[in-house]
Amino acid sequence: PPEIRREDYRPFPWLVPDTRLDFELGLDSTRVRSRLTVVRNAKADKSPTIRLNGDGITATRVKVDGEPTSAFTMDGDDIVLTLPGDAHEIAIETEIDPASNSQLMGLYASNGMLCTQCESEGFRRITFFPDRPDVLSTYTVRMSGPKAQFPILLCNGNRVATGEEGADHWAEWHDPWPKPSYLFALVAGDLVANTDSFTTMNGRKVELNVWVREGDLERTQHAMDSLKRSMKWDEEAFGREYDLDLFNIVAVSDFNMGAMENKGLNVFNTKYVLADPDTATDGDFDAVEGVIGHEYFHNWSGNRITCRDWFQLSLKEGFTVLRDQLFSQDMGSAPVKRIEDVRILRSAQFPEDSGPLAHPIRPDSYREISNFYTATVYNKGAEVIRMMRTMAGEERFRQGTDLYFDRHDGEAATCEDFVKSIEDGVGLDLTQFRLWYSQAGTPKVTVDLSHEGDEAVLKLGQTVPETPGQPLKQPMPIPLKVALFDRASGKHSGEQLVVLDKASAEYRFQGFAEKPVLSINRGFSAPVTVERSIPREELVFLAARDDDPFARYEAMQDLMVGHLVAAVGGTLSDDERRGGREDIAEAMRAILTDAKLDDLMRGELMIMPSQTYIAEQMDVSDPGRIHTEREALKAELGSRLSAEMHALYDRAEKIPFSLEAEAKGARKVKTLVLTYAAASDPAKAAELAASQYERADNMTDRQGALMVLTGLEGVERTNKLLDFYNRYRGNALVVDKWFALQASSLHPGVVEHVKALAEHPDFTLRNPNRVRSLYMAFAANPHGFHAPDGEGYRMIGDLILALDPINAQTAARFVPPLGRWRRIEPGRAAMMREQLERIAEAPKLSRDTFEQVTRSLG
Ligand code: HT7
Ligand code: ZN
Repeated sequence: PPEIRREDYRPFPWLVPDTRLDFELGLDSTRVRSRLTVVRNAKADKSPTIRLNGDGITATRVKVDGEPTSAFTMDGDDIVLTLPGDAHEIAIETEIDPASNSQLMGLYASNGMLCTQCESEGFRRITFFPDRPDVLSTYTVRMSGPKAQFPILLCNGNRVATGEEGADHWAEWHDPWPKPSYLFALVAGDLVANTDSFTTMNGRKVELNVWVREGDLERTQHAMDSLKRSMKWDEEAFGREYDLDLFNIVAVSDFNMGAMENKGLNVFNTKYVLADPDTATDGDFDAVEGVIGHEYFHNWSGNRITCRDWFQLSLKEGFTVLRDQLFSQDMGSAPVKRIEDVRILRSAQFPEDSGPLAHPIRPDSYREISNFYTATVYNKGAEVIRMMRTMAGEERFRQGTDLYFDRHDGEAATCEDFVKSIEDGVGLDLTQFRLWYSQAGTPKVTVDLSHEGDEAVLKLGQTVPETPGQPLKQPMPIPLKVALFDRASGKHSGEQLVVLDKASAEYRFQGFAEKPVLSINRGFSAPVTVERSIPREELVFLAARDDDPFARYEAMQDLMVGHLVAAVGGTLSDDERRGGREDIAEAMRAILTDAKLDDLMRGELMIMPSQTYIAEQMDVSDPGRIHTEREALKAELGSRLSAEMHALYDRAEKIPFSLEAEAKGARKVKTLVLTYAAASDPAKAAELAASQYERADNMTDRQGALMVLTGLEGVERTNKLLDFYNRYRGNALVVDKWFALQASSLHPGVVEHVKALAEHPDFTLRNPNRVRSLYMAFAANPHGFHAPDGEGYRMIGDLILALDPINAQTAARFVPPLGRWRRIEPGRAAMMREQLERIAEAPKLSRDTFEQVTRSLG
């Protein structure tokens, strides 16, 4: 497959002001008739032809200006038509088979209904069209089909007419807002709605619907409430008002990603719509709110202003992730949300940035754009914009975003347009900052604090590591929030922002009779790794006293990471090991007993660094050793702090169920206590977990208890897994949890368990949620995936080969875990590479998997 390069972008030679589509809907056969008005684009090079993209479809009829024509050629799957004049009407007819569409791109059948997924290049699987985001068109769509089978017919915009013809019925929809083809959507099926309304800041009433299968209606209220909160928040935080009289959300159970922001008709994975306390955890509730917000916010950051080309993906995704993060911060605990977001960045994006698939947030080339819906484009993209906000200050940043929305409304824009708007709106020089868009790799910041007279001298240095295709890097502006703590009083005299924009720099702070304790990168103000040699007692000090919650969390993490990295490296004497564990235990004890902490935050501080994050600190790591050391530390903390942990458990257990922060925090710390107990006293933990499971009146407690039991041996494991399955059999989202819990468990038999689960009657490769619940959970479980005999790698290799012909996008997402081979000890690395080579040799590999495998081997 050819490489597509950002620098080759050219405007499309034709405009398509008007698009009319007529769908005769059927599960096995849908006829699509399109009529496109095309006029020459005065801002592009003149061309005698127009290219209409297609993918696996054939045209049964082609007309130009009402006359059948043969003045076209096929170039691959695309139609290239010769057009003599400056304005024409093109009509094309295609026939497609949604039921056989297992890729879930274009028009497909899910659970007896029809739905679409067009981003990024799915529209071309429906009809021939200039399927690129810079071609904006106004759509009018007629849909017809059997009323009994598809009682509900939905499309973008407003429904303008309906009618019936015998057993069939039809609806005509018109979307007044010009949009790119990737935002087109259609849904037809037997659905019911939770209906409500929202009155916008200018007094316009908007009808809101959350459409689901009949039995799911009672689990839609949280989604509806989240939608209304999102609409209000976007008005208040960004001045953005909704722009249609109708907003529809539809939940589908077969979906490649989380959700899709189609104009006025968001299509969602059921996982991010359905939630009630019996079937969804607190984490699920938060995720529903976050994803509903994310898709809604796209209406401005993505739909009203879209992307010029797919290299600009972070323009809409990075900005929208930032917007959804800020929304969730405002809806719940801001510090806890910030810590969660940093944890996601570190576990998903940092490994990407330090591996063979590293790319800048605005990539320079791709073969398959679906492979670039990455944590780098999304999450690092959000961090880059967050840094601009930090440097500008909240109020001035808002002036920048206001200018961006004003200046580019109705356009297909670039990342450069965004940065320029912020620069002009805020009055900041972002010339050097633009490097964040073009350079890949996580910068490393070195820190040295010394003390001379009454001055503290902070020396900072930065390096941006080499990444594929980018051997040399330039220093970037890195905004670091710092505070210097006086040891005696435990206070600091104010937080400061230093922007490190050179390879090294020195900052002097006066008025310190004694050397202060440095707190740096507070709030995680920059997405960098900080390398500092800081005495353990200073980390203990910060873990107990830092007034910045993120910095407090970070000190606790550093304390544990530092100890574990040294332990894994075999450089610790017995005394050092004992001393390290004592310090960690003392810091943890302070956290367990700090009456001023709320339990949501206490839970964050109790979480041990993940195995992936520990591995990320080493050039080459041995997953087996990390697992052993991490479990040993967990066991030691569990036994040393048993009294404090059980006191915490007993207190938390008394708090009755609600969705309030206090009760959520209580549930969080209870399950964390169980995980420590499982390592230190498995028999006691099994007893406690079984009792928590039995008494649970909500999914958070039940799943937490079952998670712990699944990692242990014993009869309660079997009993409770069986009970859980029988209780929820038939509820796909909860059965997904049942698969995922077993695949992510610490049980020694996890590999065999996953093999057996792949043969379970409820397992299928045709449903992405089910595939992810078993295999993504397994690939993210170092204990199983890195099994010493390589069986974990073989299973993922087999999965990729089996899934690729069915759902290439989902298959390709399993390649990156194998692509980490260079950072793993040589024995395992050879076996990981072997799997990649086996996949690469397979005949007829999809473009998606081929690209990921070749980059991973390269
Ligand atoms: N913008 C949406 C991306 C998306 C997608 C991309 C490729 C294949 C399937 C997909 N489904 C949704 C989701 C979002 O970021 O909001
Ligand atoms: Zn998005």
